[in-house]
Amino acid sequence: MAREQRRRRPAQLGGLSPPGSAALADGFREDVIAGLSLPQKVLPPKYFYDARGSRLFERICRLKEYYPTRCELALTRAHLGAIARFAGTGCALIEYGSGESRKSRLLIEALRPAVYVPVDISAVALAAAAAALRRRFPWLELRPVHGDFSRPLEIPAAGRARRVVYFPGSTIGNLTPEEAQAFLRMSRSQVGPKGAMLIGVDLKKDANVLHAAYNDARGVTAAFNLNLLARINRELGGDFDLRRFRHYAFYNAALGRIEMHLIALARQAVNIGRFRFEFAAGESIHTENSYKYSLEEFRALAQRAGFRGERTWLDRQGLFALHGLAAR
Ligand code: SAH
Ligand code: AVI
Repeated sequence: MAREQRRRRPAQLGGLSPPGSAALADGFREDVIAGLSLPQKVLPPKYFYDARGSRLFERICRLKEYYPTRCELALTRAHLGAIARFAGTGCALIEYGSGESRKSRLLIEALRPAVYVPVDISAVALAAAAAALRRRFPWLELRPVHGDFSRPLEIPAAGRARRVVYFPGSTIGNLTPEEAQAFLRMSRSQVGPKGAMLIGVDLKKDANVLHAAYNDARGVTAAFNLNLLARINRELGGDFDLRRFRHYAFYNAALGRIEMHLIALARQAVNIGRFRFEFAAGESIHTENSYKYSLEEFRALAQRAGFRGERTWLDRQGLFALHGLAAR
């Protein structure tokens, strides 16, 4: 548990705050102190994505073990015509967790959207993607939003065009099923009765395939996980010794999710500003869940959130799904 070394007003958690860099930075400190104070220490995965974390994630996407990106790109290319007919050309395309907007380029080409609104918590990834998109699609009406999609966000007006929310990459898997349902509900109210959603969801599969995807031989996923501690050191004045923590990822079949942890290799204490956290040898910080859904499980979740599962596209190996959801 955290020991407070000086008197301090309790952190205000859960309050709504406007999007923007200052609000996001304040939330980081509060969430880290709160998460490391729990009996099972946790850190929210949205904080992986500083400049270095976004670069590491882009490297993960190009690893041979990390099949989701490869499969989703392949299935999007293979079914682009049908996906475009489902979403409708000239729509307002809103993408959550857009990152490098790699898959989005395919959609932008096929859909010629009236406006494209990429939303991301990583200012660096968002700015780089926006610059690349402006070069490639000079005709595109582009309105990037730097913000946290787990909080209410102001999305720029999209005129009368049909709204389509794009949420690829199985980023939905990083939310608990309850959070995922709430997120889908929020998206449903955003697109309105005539809108739709395109959402990439990783499927349940052989645990060995999953294990390899989160334990790559080059250690890029390990570096991505450990960068969270490095970020706490850089931005919050922490003194984590990265050599004394190890990346650990496994498939929890009972809960249908990959869990990522950072394991303390020895008993130690870590200071973050005026807070001190004790670690027993072997104790973990739970840093990420990545839920996997069968087609039926995901359709049921979408149904509960006010969507109808209309179309599903799979890659040739059947590892990854893109669901086309219509408002119901
Ligand atoms: N859509 C891309 C990237 C997926 S990685 C793809 O399919 O490859 C997840 C992305 O979501 C990252 O770019 C990360 O910065 C962003 N992200 C994670 N949590 C977020 C949050 N709470 N709000 C906004 N963006 C978030
Ligand atoms: C962004 N998200 C869907 C990735 C995933 O697979 O859960 C993040 C990631 N974590 C480790 N590798 C990739």
